[in-house]
Amino acid sequence: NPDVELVRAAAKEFLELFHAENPQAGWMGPRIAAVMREIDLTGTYWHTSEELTFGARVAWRNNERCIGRLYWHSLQVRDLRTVADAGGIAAHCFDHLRSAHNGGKIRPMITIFAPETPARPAPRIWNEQLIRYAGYEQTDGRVLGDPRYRTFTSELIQRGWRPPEHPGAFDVLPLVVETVEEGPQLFQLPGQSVHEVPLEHPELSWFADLGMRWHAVPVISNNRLVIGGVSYPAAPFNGWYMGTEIGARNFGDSERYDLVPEVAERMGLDTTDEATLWRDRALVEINRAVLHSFQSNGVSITDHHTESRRFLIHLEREERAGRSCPADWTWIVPPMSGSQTPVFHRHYDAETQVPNFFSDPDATR
Ligand code: HEM
Ligand code: NRG
Repeated sequence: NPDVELVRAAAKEFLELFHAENPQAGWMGPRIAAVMREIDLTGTYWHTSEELTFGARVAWRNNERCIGRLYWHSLQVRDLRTVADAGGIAAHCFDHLRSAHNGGKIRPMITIFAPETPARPAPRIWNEQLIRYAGYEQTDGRVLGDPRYRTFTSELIQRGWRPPEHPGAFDVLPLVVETVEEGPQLFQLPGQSVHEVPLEHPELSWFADLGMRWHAVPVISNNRLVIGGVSYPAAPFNGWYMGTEIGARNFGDSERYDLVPEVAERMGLDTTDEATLWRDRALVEINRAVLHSFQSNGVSITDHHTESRRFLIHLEREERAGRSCPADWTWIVPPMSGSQTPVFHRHYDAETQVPNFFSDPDATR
C-alpha cells in the first residue's frame, strides 16, 4: 500500500529529527521499530506528548510565511487529541482564547485535537480563525462588516445562525465544528473569550468616532498541522498581531474595511491627486492608531520594523544551528514601507520542510 509507505517514510524522517534535536529522549532505534509495527497494524501511529510538542514547534519554525518565528521554541502545546466531539472542541477553543489572551500578555499557543486516521476522519473547524467578523451584503450592494466573510456569513445564516437584532460592523461569527457523526454544528462564542481593542489615534481625536475595533488574539483555525506523516486538521494556534495585518490589510484593503479614503478625507488631504500620496499618509495614521490602541490597552502587539529585525536574528540563529530556514519573500515583507525593513533586501531559501502548517481549502467553506 503506497499510502502506508509514505506514512512509514515520513514517520522515520520525523523521529530521526526528533532524536537528533532531543538527545535526552533516548535511543531512537526501539521507538522507530515500535512506530513501524503500529503503522503496519493500524495505518497510523500515536505521537508521544514530547514528539507532539516538538513537532508543533518545528511546524512553526518551518512555516515560510511567518515573520514571527524567533520565539518558535516557546510555543505552548495543549494536547487534546482525545477530544473529537463538536461540543468538546468548541469548549476547548473558547478556553484557548481565554488562556492565550492572558490578560493582554498574549501567549503563543496551539491546541491539538484528534488526528486523521484510517479508522476515523478528523474533526474540522470551518472558520478561518476562531474570531471573525460577519459581513452582511446590503441592498445597495455594499457590505456591512468584513466583506471577506460575506459568503461564509450568508451560509451560516442559511444554517440557522441568527445575527444580532441590529447588525453591526463587528459581529463575531459563530464557530462551526464538523465531525463525521454530528455534521457541522454551530457555537456562539462566550463573551469572556472575545477580547477586543477599540481604536483611537494618539493625536487625531476624531479617529475614535470611526467606531473601529479589532480582536486581540489571531487564532488561525483552518490550517492542517502535519507531523511525521500524521495529519491534524483541527489544531488552532495563535501568536500576537503585527500591526500592519490589521492597519494595512484588514482596514486598508479596498476589499476589506476600506478605511483609507474616509481617513484621508477627515485628515483634509487632497484626494484628487494621487501624487499627494494621500493614500500613504492615511495608511500610516491608521497603523499608528492600531499600535497605539493595542499598547494603551495593554495587549501584546508588534510593529513591522521591530519584527523584521527579530526575524533576521532568527535567520542568523538558524544558520548557526546548521539549519536552513525557508521563507516566502511575498509573505515575509510587510504590506507597507517594505523597503524600510531589512527583510526586503535579501533572498531566502524556498524549499518546503515538514513538520509544517498547510492552508487547507477543504476546511473552509
Ligand atoms: C503568518 C506574524 C506567531 C504560524 C504570519 C504573518 C504574520 C505573522 C505577520 C503573515 C500573515 C498575513 O500576511 O496574513 C506572527 C507573529 C507572531 C506569530 C508576530 C507572534 C508570536 C505564530 C505562531 C504560529 C504561526 C505561534 C504557529 C504555531 C504562522 C502561519 C502563517 C503565519 C502558519 C501563515 C498563515 C496563512 O497561511 O494564512 N505570522 N506570527 N505564527 N504564521 Fe505567524
Ligand atoms: N493576517 C491575519 C492573521 C494571520 C496570522 N498572523 C499572526 N499569526 N500574527 C489577520 O487576522 O489579520 N499568529 O499566529 O500570531
